[in-house]
Amino acid sequence: MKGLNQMKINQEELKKAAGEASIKYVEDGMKIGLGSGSTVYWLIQALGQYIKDGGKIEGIPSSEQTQRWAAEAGVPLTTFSKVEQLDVTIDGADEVDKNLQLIKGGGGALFREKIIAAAAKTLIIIVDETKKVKQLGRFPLPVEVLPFGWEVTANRISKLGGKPELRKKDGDIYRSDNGNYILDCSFSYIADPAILESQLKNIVGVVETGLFVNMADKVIVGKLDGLEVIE
Ligand code: ABF
Repeated sequence: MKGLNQMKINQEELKKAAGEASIKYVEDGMKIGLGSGSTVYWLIQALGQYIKDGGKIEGIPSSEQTQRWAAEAGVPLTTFSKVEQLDVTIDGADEVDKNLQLIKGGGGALFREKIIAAAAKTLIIIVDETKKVKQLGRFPLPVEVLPFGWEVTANRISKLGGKPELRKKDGDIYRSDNGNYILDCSFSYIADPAILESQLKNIVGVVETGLFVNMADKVIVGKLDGLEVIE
């Protein structure tokens, strides 16, 4: 048990290291897309310190949780009604492969995360080393779907080889911040993320997928032997 606890502590330390390291890419005046997840929590703490030290940035949060963390940390927030393009979005991920293709959405915020990622000049991903994989797919791919007819949508995804599971939370059906359902689809091995992404997006009822293909510009990896930057 001690070993598992130690592993958990190490993983959190690695997330913290990656999150704090990403502040290096933040400059005064920047509009920053804020992703979600526990690694992003450490970015937000670092941004709070950046503001305390006199820095000037504004952020757009990708989830209600991120918005709460940013408010607590004193990070000024803005919206897309005032900002057309973000300078950089910094976000976590569930899996990253050697081509910087990502699986995201374990936290359920994939749709808004993809919107803020697409709205930024640069997308920086911050992860601990457990997220690095040779091939995407071991982590069940989150797919956001409209609740209406979700069973039919799930059947169509099954035909692509995924085993969709309707995400539950505390015994109830999980709803994204957008009010949609999430299907966690076990593909186990995704040979071509770009092809699967387009196949999924062609299914009526699929709102967005957790495949972030050709979007990441840089990945900062917190590792036991130090930081690795992949680009
Ligand atoms: C978020 O970061 C999600 O897309 C992804 O599920 C999560 C990873 O969580 P954590 O940083 O807590 O490991 O962007």
